[in-house]
Parts: sequence; C-alpha cells; structure tokens
Amino acid sequence: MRKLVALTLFALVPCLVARAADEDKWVTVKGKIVWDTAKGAPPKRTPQVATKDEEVCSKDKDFVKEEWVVNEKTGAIANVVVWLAPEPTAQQIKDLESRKLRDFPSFQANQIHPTLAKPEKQQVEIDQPCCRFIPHVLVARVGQDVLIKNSAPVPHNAKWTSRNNDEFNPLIPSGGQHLVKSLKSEKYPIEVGCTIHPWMKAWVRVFDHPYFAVTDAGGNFEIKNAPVLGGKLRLFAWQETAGLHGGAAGRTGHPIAVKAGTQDLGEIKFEFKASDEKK
Ligand SMILES: [Cu+2]
Repeated sequence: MRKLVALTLFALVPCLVARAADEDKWVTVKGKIVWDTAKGAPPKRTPQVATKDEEVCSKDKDFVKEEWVVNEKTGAIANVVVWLAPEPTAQQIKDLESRKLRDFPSFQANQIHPTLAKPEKQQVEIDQPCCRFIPHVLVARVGQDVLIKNSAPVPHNAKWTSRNNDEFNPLIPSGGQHLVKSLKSEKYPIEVGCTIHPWMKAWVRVFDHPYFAVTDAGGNFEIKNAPVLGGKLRLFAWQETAGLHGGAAGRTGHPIAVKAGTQDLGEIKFEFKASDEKK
C-alpha cells in the first residue's frame, strides 16, 4: 500500500510542477478608463432626436447620443476598445515609426493561452430593437460571424463600411437578419450605420487574437490569460470620437509591465488631442 501511495505521488508531482510553470506564463490585465477631469468636464449625454419612426424610438429608455458615454460623477468611459500586443523589437519600433512596418506586431499562435485558441462562440450579434444598434461597440475575432438582427417593428438597414470585410447595405425588414460570415482581421474600425435612421451608428473591431475588451458602464475592462512574454506588453485603447488613447502616438500603444497573475493597471486617464476628435 505504501508503495502504491509513493508511486501515485511520484506520478502526480510532474503534473503539479508542469502546471505551476505554466501558470507563470499568463496574466490577466485589468483597469478602468476614465475622463481626465483636470482637462475639463466630460461631455454630457444629450437626448437623441428621432426624425422618423418616433413612436418606435421613444420605447427605448436609453435613447441618448452615443458618441461619448461618460459617467458624469465618476468620469468612467464606456465603449472604449482596449487590446494588447506583444512588445515589439527595437527594429520593429523603428520601422513602425518610419512606417516601413505598417501593422503592429501581433501575438503568435503559440503565445495564445490554450483555452483561448478558438473563439468562445462562432457567432456574435448586433440587434436593432428600437432605433439604435445594440451593442453600440462590438469586438470580434477573426473567423467569427456577425449576425445583424432587426427585432424592431419597422425596417432598418446595416450600411457596413470596412477595408477587409466588404461594403454592403442590406435592407433588414422587421424580424429579419443579415449574416456577415467569417470576419477577417481589421486594423481600423468597421462602421455600421442605418440610412433609414441616419443617427444610428455601431462600430465593430476585429482582432487576430483574443486579447481585447470593451469597457463597461464603469469604465472597466479585463483581458484574461494574456502571455507574460518578457514582462512587457503594449496596451491600446480606442474611443470612437477621440480615436486612439494618446492621439497619433497611440498607434504604437502604451508599454505596460506585467507579471504572472492579475495586473491591475488602475485608473487610466484617457488622453486625446482636440484635433483628433471627430465631431
Ligand atoms: Cu434604422
């Protein structure tokens, strides 16, 4: 019996060691994107005005402009897309600055946590239950499909403008839907509008890795199981009106130091240059 216990323990030890070593490789990065109140009060949310189908739009309790969603008390900014990238080499940074290298380096397949090798689900959705797109900002992974639904009693359309994922504008009748199959990687956001209700807008960003998030109403984001690599990663943040956090310099992201476990970056004051703001 003693021999059996010893054998069992002997067999278990390598597994424990292997797991511990593996846990050293991954980090959950979280933080909170906030308005920099020192630079002025955050934009107020003003009611949206329906110029068509008013009776449908008025059923929406949250029918307000969506260009900025900032909590006036806490400064928390919702709908900010946050993502990670590996730290580039010195040469890659030079080439990015001179624009010889156009795309920021991304994660290799072997740098992705095994549980995140494939997207969690094949399909992500956008609905138009009243007179806006929900969600307003959607993030997706290469290979996923986007189902654009219309659960409103009136027709909508989905004017989709992208670089790598086509352009189209299908009419979507009440109860109808339009499927966008197998997304390709996009460096820039995809813009979705409805020409019947010109104020309607949604944004889709597509990533070739799983390390992205959208801030919630509290400005919070959490990106799970990113590779620690050499303890350095780059953080990017994008807001639809302001563009990239840090303005044009934000194209190369913001270096962050990470170690295995959970890395809480705390409050990040979202910076943008007034000239970057798209009205
Ligand atoms: Cu519409």
